[in-house]
Amino acid sequence: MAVTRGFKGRGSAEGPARVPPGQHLVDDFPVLSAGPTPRVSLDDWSFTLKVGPRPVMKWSWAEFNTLPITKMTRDIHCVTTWSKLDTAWEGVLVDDIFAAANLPPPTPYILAHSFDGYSTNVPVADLSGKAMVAIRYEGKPLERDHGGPARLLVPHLYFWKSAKWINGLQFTERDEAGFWELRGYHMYGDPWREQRYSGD
Ligand SMILES: Nc1nc2c(c(=O)[nH]1)N[C@H]1C(S)=C(S)[C@@H](COP(=O)(O)O)O[C@H]1N2
Ligand SMILES: [Mo]
Repeated sequence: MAVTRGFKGRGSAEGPARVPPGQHLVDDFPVLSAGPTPRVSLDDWSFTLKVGPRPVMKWSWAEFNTLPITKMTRDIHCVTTWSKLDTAWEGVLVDDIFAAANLPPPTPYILAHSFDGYSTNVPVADLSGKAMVAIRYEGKPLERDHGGPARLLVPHLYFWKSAKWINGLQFTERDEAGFWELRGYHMYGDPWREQRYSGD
């Protein structure tokens, strides 16, 4: 039997490809931030769910940690061309956040907001059943440089959609551009269709 250990290339008899076009694998975990890493103490941390301008639910760190915790192991893909396989996360599924707030999604669009002023847009359909607010990585509390205390994880879209230092989700009437989307990045960001920039 042929030795195929370590084969990570195009699709094969083993199954579909795991590395999207234009991406290469890394073993380390690069840090990419638009600005300095904010220091958010657990006492100051909060997470707010909004419908347009209206806050509908707010959790402290202690309250947020009473929500159900789910484990997710996924491949991640950064628009700067690195991909990383089998990253292991724990956190609260976005669906469980909506359920805890007793809020069926009132619009199809979300803007995620962060403590550093960052934001990014993701359709609700790409959060339901697919995304979480992660608080642990590889069994340990999420490091500050990687978005700790908590970050969004939307593994099937380019990693800029996974907002670090997240402090809330906001339902919007329309698909509103966030930080990078206002600066020329794609509104959706599917790595398998190489949707890196707005014209892609
Ligand atoms: N709040 C916030 N979230 C952010 C960013 C940022 O600058 N601020 N950078 C984004 C980009 S461009 C990428 S590629 C990933 C990088 O995450 P990492 O530093 O954990 O690799 O975070 C995304 N989330
Ligand atoms: Mo990025």
